[in-house]
Amino acid sequence: MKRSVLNSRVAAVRAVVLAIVASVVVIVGVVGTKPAEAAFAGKNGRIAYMSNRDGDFEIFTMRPDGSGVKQLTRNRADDGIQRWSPDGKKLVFVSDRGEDIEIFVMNADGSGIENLTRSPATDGIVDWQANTVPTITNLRPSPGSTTRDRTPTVRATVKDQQTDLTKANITLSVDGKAVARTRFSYDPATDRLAFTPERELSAGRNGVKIVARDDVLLAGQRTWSFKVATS
Ligand SMILES: [Ca+2]
Ligand SMILES: [Ca+2]
Ligand SMILES: [Ca+2]
Repeated sequence: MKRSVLNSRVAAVRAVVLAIVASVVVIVGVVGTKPAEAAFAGKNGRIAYMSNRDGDFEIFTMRPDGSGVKQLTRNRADDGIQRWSPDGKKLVFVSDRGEDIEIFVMNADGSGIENLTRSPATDGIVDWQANTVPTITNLRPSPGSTTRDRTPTVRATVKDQQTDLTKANITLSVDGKAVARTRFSYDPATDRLAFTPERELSAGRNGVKIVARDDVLLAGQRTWSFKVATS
């Protein structure tokens, strides 16, 4: 009894993998009608693909001309639905090698396989987003502007697509001096930074520099200056 439950579970898992595979095959088939649009990595990049040439699905890579085939997985489970990491150094893929379907990553040569999900649910259909540099916009006072306010509030919108930034990700300096994080405000909900100087700024040109680092330390930076009028 227990055995047959397990068998039906394995059959169900296999059906899901095959359904995923079938949908990918359909998508590849549609793309395949317009060969010029194949979205492979740059002209020197390798193509990653799945094949069941040994009886179950495995992941392979090859050169864009079809030569230099390398087999990256080798087991009795189904491995596939792979995607390159944005830097081309890793692949994320789906496999039912464990109890059920999980998402894995491995190096481009098939080494360093790591299970990312470890959940009893079905995990699959992966994509790998590129990480982008934090942006710093809506600079105030406006670059090159002149203000009569001797304690003008410095503002900016500091945002990252992938990371919910906090104050710890941001450094602010005004006139070459770092502003302590306790002295400026940052609202992660609106991405708005604000700093009002406690002491009057010097008359003339005042420089501002903001650096924002995301959780993998990719840094965006803006420097600008504005003028405080002498009278
Ligand atoms: Ca396999
Ligand atoms: Ca799972
Ligand atoms: Ca980022």
